[in-house]
Amino acid sequence: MKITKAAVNTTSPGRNFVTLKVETDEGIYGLGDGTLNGRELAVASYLTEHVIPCIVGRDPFETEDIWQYLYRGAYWRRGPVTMSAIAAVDVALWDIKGKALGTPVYNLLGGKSRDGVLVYGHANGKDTETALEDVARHVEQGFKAVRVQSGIPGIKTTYGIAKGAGRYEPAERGLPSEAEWSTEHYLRHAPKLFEKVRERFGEELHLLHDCHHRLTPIEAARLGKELESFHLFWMEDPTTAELQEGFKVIREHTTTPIAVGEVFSSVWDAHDLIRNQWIDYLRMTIVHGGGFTALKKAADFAAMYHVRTGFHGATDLSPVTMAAALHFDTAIHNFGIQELMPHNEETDAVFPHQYYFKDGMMYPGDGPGLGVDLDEKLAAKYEYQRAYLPVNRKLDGTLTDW
Ligand code: GCO
Ligand code: MG
Repeated sequence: MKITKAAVNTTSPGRNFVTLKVETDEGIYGLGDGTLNGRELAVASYLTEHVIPCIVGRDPFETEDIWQYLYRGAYWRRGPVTMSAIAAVDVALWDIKGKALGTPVYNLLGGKSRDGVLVYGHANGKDTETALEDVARHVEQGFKAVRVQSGIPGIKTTYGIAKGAGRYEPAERGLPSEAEWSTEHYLRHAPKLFEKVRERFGEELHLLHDCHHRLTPIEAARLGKELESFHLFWMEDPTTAELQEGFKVIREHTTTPIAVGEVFSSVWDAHDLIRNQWIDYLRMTIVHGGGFTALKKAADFAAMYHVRTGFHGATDLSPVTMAAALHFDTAIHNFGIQELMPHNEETDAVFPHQYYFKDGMMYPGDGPGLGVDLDEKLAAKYEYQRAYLPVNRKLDGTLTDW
């Protein structure tokens, strides 16, 4: 089999997505997601200008060699743009392999290791009471695991809270908006929020929380310690992770489990975190981490240190990545949990898919390949629109991590 053609599709059914379609001389095609929130066209151009010319004519079954060719062959390594582009190719090729062999991708990754994939949903609210109501809604929908975020008294805006009645969606069209932050206010509020959640929902529900890289290691250690009695499934992105040793400080003070990695693009970003057992869950997902070929190795390495996966699954990861993640989650041994932030109806229509949610679990479907398609005619109706994530400032105006 030979790759005859590959093309990038950009569409914006509510938010932007970059999809690579790889075609072959046998009429089989595969899809890969290359979406990088707020920097979409950089990946699209990397693919069109620099990657596609190198893969036409190649055998799509040679996923390992093509991955190495694109990674080592570029000389310049890592980074989210490069790794998302490589992932788009890699995932499309695994989709082709599955379709050519007539089997779901999970069978190529080891076969089923579990019946279903435990997912967590996002509950949020402008204050504690509204957040609690949203947790109740998730429980009614069957979720067994819920991430809880709420507005913080004393600051106008914060991460993870829906504006108005709609769902929370971080990217916005136009130039970046500005959000406000105060660690002091947050640290006073978060333990009280979880006390209320446990009081109302009991011990059984898995609870998660995202600090979104806003604390210093010692502040995160304080939060982890104060949350200990509420038995969180995890505390996510407690601090920025460029300094991997920062997590050692957190670990020395608290048994609250730690998840990190949604902004990582290589296992090398997590090398010290994993081998020193400073984290419990790795969030780097298929699209930003270089595809199945890279993630399989990263997950196997993590497994040796009792680190499990907890893949990023926000709406900026397209249904192609959701499908890919679900195949991966189904097959690997050290799966932990999968994030689920459902796409809007327009997006689901542009990307018809087999995966589904039932009783707090997700299932990838059993058709050949990834089980997700791209309706190109419909996609063409939604033109790309520049969008950005917000930036964040402390109350005195200092720019800080969003
Ligand atoms: C999460 C994430 C997202 C990110 C978004 C950025 O845990 O789901 O933190 O909400 O902010 O994916 O593009
Ligand atoms: Mg996060």
